[in-house]
Amino acid sequence: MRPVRVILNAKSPLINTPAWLALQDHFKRVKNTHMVDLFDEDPQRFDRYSIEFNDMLLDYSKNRITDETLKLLFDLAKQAGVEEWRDRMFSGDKINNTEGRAVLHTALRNRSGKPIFVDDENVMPQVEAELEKMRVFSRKVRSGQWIGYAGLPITNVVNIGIGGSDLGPNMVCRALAPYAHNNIRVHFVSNVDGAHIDHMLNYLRPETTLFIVASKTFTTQETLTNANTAKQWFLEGAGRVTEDDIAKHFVAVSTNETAVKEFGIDPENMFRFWDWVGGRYSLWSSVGLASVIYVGMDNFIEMLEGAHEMDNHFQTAPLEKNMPVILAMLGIWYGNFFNAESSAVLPYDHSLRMLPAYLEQADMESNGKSVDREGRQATYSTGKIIWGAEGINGQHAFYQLLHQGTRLIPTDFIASVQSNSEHQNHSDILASNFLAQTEALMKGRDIEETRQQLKDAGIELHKAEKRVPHMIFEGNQPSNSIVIKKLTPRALGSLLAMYEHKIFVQGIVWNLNSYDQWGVELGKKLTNNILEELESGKDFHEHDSSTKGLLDWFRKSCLKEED
Ligand code: G6Q
Repeated sequence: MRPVRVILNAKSPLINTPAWLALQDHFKRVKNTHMVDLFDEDPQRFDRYSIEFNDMLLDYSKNRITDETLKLLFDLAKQAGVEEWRDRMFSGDKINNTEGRAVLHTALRNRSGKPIFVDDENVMPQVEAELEKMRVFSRKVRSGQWIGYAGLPITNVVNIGIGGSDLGPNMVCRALAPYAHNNIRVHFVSNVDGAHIDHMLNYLRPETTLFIVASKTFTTQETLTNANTAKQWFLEGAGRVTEDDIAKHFVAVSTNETAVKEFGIDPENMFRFWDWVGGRYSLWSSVGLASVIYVGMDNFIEMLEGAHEMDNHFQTAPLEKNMPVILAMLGIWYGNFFNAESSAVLPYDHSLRMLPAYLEQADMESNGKSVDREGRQATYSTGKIIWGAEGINGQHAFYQLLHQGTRLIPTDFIASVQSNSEHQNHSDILASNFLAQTEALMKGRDIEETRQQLKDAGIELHKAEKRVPHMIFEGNQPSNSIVIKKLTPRALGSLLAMYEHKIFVQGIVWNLNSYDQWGVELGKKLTNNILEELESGKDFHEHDSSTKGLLDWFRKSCLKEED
């Protein structure tokens, strides 16, 4: 736990509750248990600690757990009221207490036909209407019926957005690329560094490009700056165009109609969503428009269906057989009792290469909080650092630290069995690596085995003994294996919903509001103060000497360049 400057008098009572204390006690007894022994003792361990959901398998047997551990973890979940809070979320209660909002990304994929109410209003007709609007629009673009100002169909779609209005649809487009339209390419511009949009625009022609300006608030500086640059590029490139022509090339996704109009986008070309959809949970809404155009509405609906099926599983499966709950409680076991600081997401599927970045935001922005729902200091660690990269590349880079470093880093390995590539030999190598890594992380290599291997390699005894300490692997590094038969839109939907619910469960156990993001808001505010000073060259605000020194250095360096 980092020391806090603002000490809140009130402390969250979590660590003194019966379920927490029981886990602490249990931890003291089992903390040195090696998984190799657990596997030796129980030949059925895989059967006992794995579950299937549709075409997905979760093997969590390579964790430092026993039946007793799981029982105590589920006791903690029950004590926290996970089931009650879950039902409140699904029924539209305003569980985002600091913003007074419902949390209803699940309504966006509610395929049950049942109503969901927010403030006594059934939101489902609006959700359905927006989906229909996306269907009609995407069909026109995909079929070439949507014609640009020069009479040509759209071949390139650029999503301009950031954070929740970028990462989700971007990741979905990469993941579902094998389902994509042959003649339409999708691009994502998020960074306000002009190099990002410049690079993109170099390859595009105004007459065949469609811009989607995606911003929940439509006030985000990065997005509006990029959108204005795109508009200027369009106007300069297109020559004499009318307002009608702009409407053919710019559409918006937002909750803020007034700001969309002010920007110059016709509300007819605006796709809506609602304040009960958090940015990082919005890929299921019209924020997914770029992905809809890319893979088609039918595939998007399949993804929603897959997510809905996971929602049903989460709502109905007992905690002990509930995938998101199991993953969440394992994370708490390592984060709060073993003091693991981070957790790695390692996809063995090239299509899922953006998943770690997406989950970084989903998880860390949701549970990176140090005050509980009641405004009391959280005296336990909360959201873990989530990081990762494509597994196979990581093996040749950072896995060294997983195998022989000093930290405990639980991992999620994610693999799909049926590859989208036709090269079966590649797929077999990929799968073997995934399997071998989880085994090695669990088993490690002890002294005897190491000595034997060196002997077998013909290394002389005195040399071998020097090497032995460096070649020992402690093992006992926990991992979950999530294996999907094939990464279809449906499977992707289930996978993402599973992680969303995992994050939810952890937030409930830590008694956090996982759905606000004051840290993001702070960044937006501070920037504006400094921008004013950078642009005017005048000082309006007080800063520490470092920030002031840096600001001055920037200004001086700018001047020199201009000279
Ligand atoms: C998400 C966050 C944040 C947000 C971006 C973009 O939950 O609040 O990542 O999505 O700051 O915000 P806008 O969509 O309002 O532009």
